[in-house]
Amino acid sequence: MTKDTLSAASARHPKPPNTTFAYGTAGFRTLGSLLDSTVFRVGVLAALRSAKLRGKTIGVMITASHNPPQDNGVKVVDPLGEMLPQLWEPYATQLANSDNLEDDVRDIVAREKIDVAQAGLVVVGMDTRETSPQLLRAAVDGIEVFGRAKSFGELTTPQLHYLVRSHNDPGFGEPSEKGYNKKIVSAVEEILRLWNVSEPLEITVDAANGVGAPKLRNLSSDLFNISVVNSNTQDKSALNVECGADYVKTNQKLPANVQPRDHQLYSSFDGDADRVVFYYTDNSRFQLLDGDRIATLLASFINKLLQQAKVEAKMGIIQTAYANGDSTKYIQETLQIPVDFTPTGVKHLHHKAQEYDIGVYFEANGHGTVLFSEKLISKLKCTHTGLPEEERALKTLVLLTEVINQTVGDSISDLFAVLLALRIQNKTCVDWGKDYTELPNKLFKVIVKDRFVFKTTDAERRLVEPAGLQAKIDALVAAYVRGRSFVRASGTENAVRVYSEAASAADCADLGARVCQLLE
Ligand code: 16G
Ligand code: ZN
Repeated sequence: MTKDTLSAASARHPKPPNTTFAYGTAGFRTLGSLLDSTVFRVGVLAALRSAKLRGKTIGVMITASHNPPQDNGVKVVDPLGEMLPQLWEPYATQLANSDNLEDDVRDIVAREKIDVAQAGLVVVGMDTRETSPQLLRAAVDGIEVFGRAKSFGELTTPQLHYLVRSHNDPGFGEPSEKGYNKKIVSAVEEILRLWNVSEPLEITVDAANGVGAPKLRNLSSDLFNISVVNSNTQDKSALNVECGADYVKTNQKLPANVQPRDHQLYSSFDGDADRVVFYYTDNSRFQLLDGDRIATLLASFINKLLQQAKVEAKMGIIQTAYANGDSTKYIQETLQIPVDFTPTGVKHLHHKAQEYDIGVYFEANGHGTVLFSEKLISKLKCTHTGLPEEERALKTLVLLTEVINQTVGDSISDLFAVLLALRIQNKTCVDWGKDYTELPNKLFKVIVKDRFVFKTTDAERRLVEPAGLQAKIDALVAAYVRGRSFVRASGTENAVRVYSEAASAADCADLGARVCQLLE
């Protein structure tokens, strides 16, 4: 171990007093001003992870997604673009809180039998926050203790995932931002040509004043026309404020600076462009098209293509407890596709989706993607029938696997996948909104003394602790027609979240408020 370097470098990144850090659903996330030492240590850990995997490229992303401008965060990305395995999360927490970094690093090296000399490349990206450049330097400092760092500057989170994957798996695409753009744009253009679409795809995107704005502008083609609003990344206080996917989904209303024309499709990204939601107005009434709707649209589109291609594949849709009850009913009864539930957080959904030939996973908040198994992709590529309609469906499916980011939810990819699904099926946004009606639903945030006492089971749909609380929730829920409510501790904020839905908006609000009262 290069002991001197570690201690010398670490001395440049002192740990703030009286702060504890925990690697949660989204990595570390807190005020950006508190994160310098943590990001440095994550850099050290990322290089150790690379060494453990004998020099594979690892990723570090600096972002706090949809959180307010003063926050920041950091997470580690594994070689194929997956999240850091859960087994390693405690190491991240151990290093972030360590008062004796050298001993703790030595402990991890011994436990994992790591040869630090094998540390390879760690690629780093950041969002547009004020604290990001300084944190990026801290990450690089940490990485260079054992490994090599390559900084890509501002990136969307999914672009960083793409870069990690393409460094390890050249067949995935060129390992550059240009390579990412080229992969998506050429697949979109080819699909449009296959279907003789000449009118460009059009949409207005609210980029949350985040990194999605400049990245969308880098994509150009005669075949689409994307206008971007809320694209001010210079004003650091504007990020996610009254705009962006989280704002639109949580408040169920339009973001600032979108003056919609009725029956036109709009969309919102979040601050690091890994979530997307859509919406339109009908007689000025706001209609949200959230992650549940994206899942059903893409799953039914892909199903249709599979039928046209005469290819059999096992498809499943993965949801979380936040999925609207009517979306689940529509998937099971109308689309007749199996549904699985997992706890919140991409790692859980992603993992489950890998059990299918085609796993469609979306959280209601707009975070998700579609995974195609390698086996299915080879089958699609090898099947040739000579029949034009079948050939076209086969090619479209293969190209869709290139449009849709196979590593993680991606606003840009998902945006194109949705626009293609609508255009090719000749479906308007209003048709999409009418696929099924939605049960009224509401999300509440309750600040409690200790959120860690709330322990759940059954994909977070039921509480096991505090003892007795679930029985009280059940008793309340039973009084409402199609009532459903659950309570879970947030993994990203110091709060507990309460979700309620019921047949009427009044009942939904009432049920939610009563469940909140149980927590006081
Ligand atoms: C993180 C998760 C997101 C989840 C959210 C829940 C990833 C990459 N992101 O942002 O999927 O919806 O946390 O937040 O897994 P909460 O625990 O505060 O409700
Ligand atoms: Zn995000």
